[in-house]
Amino acid sequence: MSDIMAFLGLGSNVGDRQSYLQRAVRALMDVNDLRVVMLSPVYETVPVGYVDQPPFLNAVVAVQTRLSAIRLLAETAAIETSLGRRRSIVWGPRTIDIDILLFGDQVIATPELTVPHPRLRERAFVLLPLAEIAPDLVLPGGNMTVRALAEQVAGRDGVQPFGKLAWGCGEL
Ligand code: X6L
Ligand code: MG
Ligand code: MG
Repeated sequence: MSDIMAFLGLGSNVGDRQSYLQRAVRALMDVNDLRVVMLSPVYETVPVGYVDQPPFLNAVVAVQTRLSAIRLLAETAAIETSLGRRRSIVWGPRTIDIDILLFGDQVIATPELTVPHPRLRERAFVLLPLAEIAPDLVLPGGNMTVRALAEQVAGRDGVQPFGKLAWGCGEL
């Protein structure tokens, strides 16, 4: 009770991308006061923003947590660091990126954290995996479902099904 459902965007475009996504999921499962409840399929996606970099794998994970948004951000940042994230080029290649896309229906606008994620509404690499696990969700302040938003961007941004993430340690 009083747990909040949050959606996290995962991205990787360096090294064994699928392995980095999988290790991020496992690390999230090890966070106290947080439960991983849904895993989207994995998509391979053309880079957006800074385009001269390798293709990404992207996925979305739903978690239930009683952490605050800022504590959750500290946890995801620690996982990024533990998986070798280096911040050299802004929007550049990364072993793992973990973004807080949504935190319940909260709207957060602080120097540290902006939720909903600023680029969520138009990014196919986020909307398509999100629509797989939360199609009927309506974003805070919005009026369209994630399914409808995903339909608008489907096929536009070079996003294609790639594979699945595993739940069990035996599969890692
Ligand atoms: C104008 C200005 C147009 C900025 C686009 C878009 C900036 C996206 C940053 C932009 C702009 C981003 C991923 C990615 C990045 C990812 C794929 C970002 C941050 N992360 N491309 N590009 N997947 N496919 O996870 O999202 S850099
Ligand atoms: Mg990020
Ligand atoms: Mg990102």
